[in-house]
Amino acid sequence: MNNCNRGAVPVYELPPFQLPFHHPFLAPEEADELLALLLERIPWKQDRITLFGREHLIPREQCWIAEDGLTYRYSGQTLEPAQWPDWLRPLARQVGDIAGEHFNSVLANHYRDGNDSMGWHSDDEPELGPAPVIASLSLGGTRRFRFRHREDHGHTLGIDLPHNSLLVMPAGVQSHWHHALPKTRKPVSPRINLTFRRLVDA
Ligand SMILES: [Mn+2]
Repeated sequence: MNNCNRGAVPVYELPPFQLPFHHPFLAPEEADELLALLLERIPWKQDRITLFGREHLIPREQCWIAEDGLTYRYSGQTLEPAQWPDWLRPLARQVGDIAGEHFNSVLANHYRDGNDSMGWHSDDEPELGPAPVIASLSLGGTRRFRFRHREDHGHTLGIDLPHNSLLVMPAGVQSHWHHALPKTRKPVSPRINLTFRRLVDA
């Protein structure tokens, strides 16, 4: 990680992009409270996806939160949105101010233990527009997030995402890089990841 200017937000270099990394992002009590609220109040579901014509349970729980009518399609699933909880709206605004984007939706993922994971993909659904800014807030157990260049698979970057951290993926990252959250054998606490997005084509 580079932190060239004193007082500046550290960034991860993911050529030709720089990914701002805010840690800690929230006040400690606020982050702990948010984690507890999310675990308790989000209608988590282990959905099914279709890969090569076969149905699988996803290896995590998820919830798509957006304004009415904003459905989201990926890997053969269509996610109907859950309502924005009032207590989550100020957070979306706060994250949006930092990332310089007006977020109108969030994909929440719950990685219950080291067996839960996310495979290689990029957030490049047409609904997100050609160059989405995506902000990823991590709460709970630290997991290693990996990037892999879309053409040069030898070019990778691993980032440990601890509790109460915000990683911003600026415009363009999704079309150059894939990302994944691999399984781990290390004992790890449950982790919740909120990825704030803007659906443009709604
Ligand atoms: Mn993603």
